Amino acid sequence: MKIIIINGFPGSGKTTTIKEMAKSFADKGKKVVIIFTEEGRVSYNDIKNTNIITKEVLNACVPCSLRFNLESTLKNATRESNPDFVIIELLSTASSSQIKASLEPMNIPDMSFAPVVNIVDPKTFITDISKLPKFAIDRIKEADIICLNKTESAKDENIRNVKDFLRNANPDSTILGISAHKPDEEFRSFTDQLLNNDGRMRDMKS
Ligand SMILES: Nc1nc2c(ncn2[C@@H]2O[C@H](COP(=O)(O)OP(=O)(O)OP(=O)(O)O)[C@@H](O)[C@H]2O)c(=O)[nH]1
Ligand SMILES: [Mg+2]
Repeated sequence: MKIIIINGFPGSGKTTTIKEMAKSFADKGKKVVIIFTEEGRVSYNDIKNTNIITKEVLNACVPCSLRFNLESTLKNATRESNPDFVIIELLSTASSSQIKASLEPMNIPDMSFAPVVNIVDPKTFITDISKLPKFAIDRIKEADIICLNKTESAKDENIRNVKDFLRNANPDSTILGISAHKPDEEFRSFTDQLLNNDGRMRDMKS
């Protein structure tokens, strides 16, 4: 069972990306559990695929109850449906490294972690470090893959500027450009990297 943690600012496209990702895994016959911590703009309740199950974690804005409730949700989901993948949509304020550290010792058989993903909307991302909240920088620094989403409708110059900023903030990350609305080769390469890699991917810079 592989755990995929997805972080990112509100509205960056986490849910839309996760739905596409889950569909592509489910089409390959894999069982997927999606755990989300807050119902956002796009909802999960229109998913009809029997290989995909969704679970909400309550009280997710309090760090210790998020960790506790996430652990029990994960334990129950594993027991009930023995999934191949668990995808977790986190609030942007929640630290993926802390979540990872609290899930790691759970002793769930065959549990592994995919690279941690942060989704960025290049059209709204602020590239002025003095105006970004500290937690946003922390989230960027703890990501293994940073995905610029909505690239089908962003300007090339805008994408370049945001990429440069992110590369500077986290030189070890893999930075990709995707569109969750129009998933193409880039999107497939993104999901393949999640399928085929564990942890950090320092040797696969884009
Ligand atoms: N143009 C464009 N819009 C997108 C894309 N992906 C998502 N969106 C839109 O961006 C908005 C937010 O998408 P969500 O998937 O809800 O983003 P989120 O990060 O889960 O948002 P919250 O859960 O509310 O924090 C929605 O209106 C989506 O339709 C994309 O690839 N291109
Ligand atoms: Mg969402």
